[in-house]
Amino acid sequence: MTAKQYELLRQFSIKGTPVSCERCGSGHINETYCVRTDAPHRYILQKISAEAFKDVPGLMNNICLVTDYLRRKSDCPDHVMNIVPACDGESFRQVGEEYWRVYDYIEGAVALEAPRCPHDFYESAIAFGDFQTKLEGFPVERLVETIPNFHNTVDRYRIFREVLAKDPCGRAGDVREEIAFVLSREEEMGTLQRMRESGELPTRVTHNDTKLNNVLLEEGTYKPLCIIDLDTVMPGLSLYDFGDAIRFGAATAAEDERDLDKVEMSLEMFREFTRGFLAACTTLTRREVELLPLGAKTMTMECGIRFLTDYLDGDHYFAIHREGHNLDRCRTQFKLVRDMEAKWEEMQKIVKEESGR
Ligand code: ADP
Ligand code: GN1
Ligand code: MG
Repeated sequence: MTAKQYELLRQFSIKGTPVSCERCGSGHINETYCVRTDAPHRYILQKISAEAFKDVPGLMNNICLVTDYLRRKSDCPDHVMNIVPACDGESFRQVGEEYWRVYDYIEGAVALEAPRCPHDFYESAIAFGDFQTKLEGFPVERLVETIPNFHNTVDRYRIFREVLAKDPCGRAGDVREEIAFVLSREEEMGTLQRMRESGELPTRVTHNDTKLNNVLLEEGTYKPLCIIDLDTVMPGLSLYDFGDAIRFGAATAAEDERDLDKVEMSLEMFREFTRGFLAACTTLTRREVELLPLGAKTMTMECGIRFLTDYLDGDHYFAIHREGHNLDRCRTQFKLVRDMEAKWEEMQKIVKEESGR
């Protein structure tokens, strides 16, 4: 543990004296550390990404409101993320330009990078569906948009074009195929945003980042324990949560797999998640249910566009661990979109069968 980490930790109301602080997790946005004290007790220390989040006080206020609400609704309050306040009572510390926070560590849990079996994915669907159902009565107007236009796919196209026009790293010439892929689907990919604006789809409180590794499962039983990574909990569409989970967890290979022959959208996984989500997210309208496949396709395409935009822009937003990492990631997303297009009728059929409509 560095002296800086030690000093930082001493500014939070933690039990005991910190004895170790090690990097953990595989998120692309925040810097996450597991802290051990001599109490003994464990904590999560996180540096909140200033690149991604421009209003950290607003974001932390969102998380406090939502976790308080969920704790009141939960049979097991220990399984709701708990912020450990700083010694001055605030929910975070600002140190220069950096923002830091501490959570209680959830013991006896695992975050999976891929489902071990379809049932794991079903359980994660129950967890995310239940999360949304529990937040149904939450006063949405009290939440700030922690990233404005986060899943506004129309706006994601606008930003993509802007970066493409500047081409600040001179990379556009090498990715003509990917650029054409994005531009050829623009009209369809704006559908959900237009339906949200027209009120045809209801705005709800959603998680907006429903990767499988953002739900902690209980070690041994693999039952859901806790939904984590609450930075993007804000007004959104149910279809964002459904779609983003499919994009990640129904893929047959890692998000950054280079061998695209390995990358497919598994219909079996799609069915499992659909079944779980429909069982737990009891508030979905008929229209939302019909549009689940479009939710999956839109979120996958949007994520691919975000990776490609970041690649063109010089990799500022997503943490990368090798050259071309964001390009590799965007290619898997586009392969998934292609595969969904090939399996479109089967996806529709699965939704019909599982919803009994
Ligand atoms: P990012 O926004 O970078 O994805 P996350 O908040 O998802 O950051 O945290 C990254 C990883 O840290 C998670 O996938 C999980 O493995 C671990 N983690 C985060 N919070 C906790 C917690 N309270 N208890 C145990 N592990 C946690
Ligand atoms: C980021 O924070 P993490 O790694 O769970 C990103 C998501 C992307 C995802 C792609 C705040 O999620 O939107 O879908 O990477 N989170 C943010 O893996 O941008
Ligand atoms: Mg995460």
